[in-house]
Amino acid sequence: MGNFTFTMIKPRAVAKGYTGAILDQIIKDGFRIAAMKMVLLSKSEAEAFYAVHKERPFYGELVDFMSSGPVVAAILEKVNAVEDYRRLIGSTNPAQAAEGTIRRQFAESVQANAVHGSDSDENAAIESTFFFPFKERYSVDGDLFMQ
Ligand code: FUP
Repeated sequence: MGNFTFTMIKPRAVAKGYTGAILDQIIKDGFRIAAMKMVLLSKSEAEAFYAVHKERPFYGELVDFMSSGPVVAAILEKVNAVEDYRRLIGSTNPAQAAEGTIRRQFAESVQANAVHGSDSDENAAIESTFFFPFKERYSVDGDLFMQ
């Protein structure tokens, strides 16, 4: 059980002005922001981030979408962060996401589903490193600096 996870607020949610409301919900749920930036991914950066989905039929569209506008990337710190954050964001498909979850409130579709959340401690470390050098991480717990 790790103490941090990685998230992105996706381009449609940023463009619609939901960044503040989503961050507010994240913080009220007990997560601490250990790193954060707004960044426009190039197509090749989006391809690299989603490389695990390369063989999936939606890969090309997903890469185009994720590089269509800026995302807000962040490392979130909390005990049991990966599991707790997956619960807070809800199902991949917003139509199936539970009431009160971030995707239920702010997502448009399976593709434009408002936020990304790491699915394991290992991926949280890989995804955090994709965006943040260690000097951009500010943890109350030394773990973030040891990955
Ligand atoms: P999640 O871990 O909840 O983000 O969901 P997945 O790992 O199943 O999907 C990864 C990304 O692919 C999600 F951001 C949504 C996107 N996706 C599509 O665009 N179309 C699909 O049919 C399935 C997933």
